[in-house]
Amino acid sequence: MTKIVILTGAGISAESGLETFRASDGLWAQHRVEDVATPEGFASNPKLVIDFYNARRAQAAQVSPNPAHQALAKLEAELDGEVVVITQNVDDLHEQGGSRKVMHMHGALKGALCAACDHRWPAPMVMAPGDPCPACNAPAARPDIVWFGEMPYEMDALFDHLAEADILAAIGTSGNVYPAAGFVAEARRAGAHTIEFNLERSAVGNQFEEHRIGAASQTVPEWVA
Ligand code: BJW
Repeated sequence: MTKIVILTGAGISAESGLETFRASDGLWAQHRVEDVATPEGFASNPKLVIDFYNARRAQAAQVSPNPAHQALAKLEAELDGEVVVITQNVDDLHEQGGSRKVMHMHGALKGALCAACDHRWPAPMVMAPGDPCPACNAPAARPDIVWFGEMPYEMDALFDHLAEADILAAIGTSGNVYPAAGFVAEARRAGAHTIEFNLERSAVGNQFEEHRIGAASQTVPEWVA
């Protein structure tokens, strides 16, 4: 039985209308990453961070999956084997596109997390600084997003999937952020065939055996067909 592990990044959602992080016109151009995607940034300016994620949540609610998301769902439905999507994205376009086995290693815009007791619950569309936790009542609600310096979710399960992979396909990720940037090395150690789908070679592009250069909305459906 073939096992395919898919790693996705912001590039797969770009053609749905969500900005990527490291393009010259990307998100970090308007906000310093240290100000919005670290626990320290949240501690020093919770309103900026909450507002940033409120805006991202509103934007994500207006977009739809594109042919790359849909092709991955088709692959999962039709493959005689297992397909696992590990996404760094905090949108839910894979689920909307029909994928069932999706792991959000960097959290989700639709989630809230209590900074005091780690309870997680569905986020309202608009969060406010100091919102109370429904479990412990501490005024400590934050977006359920993995920031720099925090441990990504489900690490043991992610590495188990990589160890079992026959194919690792990385789609629309720049290879700048670890541990995801190290997945290609991990999968190769396990004997997987590795394929990169990107507009250009990523920072870890030389570690992949196969490259499909171009827009994911074209290259991914072509691969799945
Ligand atoms: C297209 C396309 C189209 C466009 N078609 N392609 C020094 C060395 C090594 C590591 C570290 C270090 N110092 C610190 C670290 C660790 C740190 C890290 O990696 N820092 C780096 C900056 C060096 N990592 C962490 O802190 C992580 N935690 C951690 O390591 O815990 C300890 C640990 C140790 C050992 C094992 C396990 C754990 C946590 C990282 C959290 C990242 N969080 C963010 C923000 C929150 C989410 C949010 O707000 O949305 O997650 S950062 C941001 O980058 C976001 C993304 O998920 C992530 C990756 O970005 P992505 O998806 O690759 O997007 P882009 O924009 O960079 O690239 C888009 C790509 O698409 C480009 O290549 C385009 O070409 C392409 N593209 N359009 C195809 N149409």
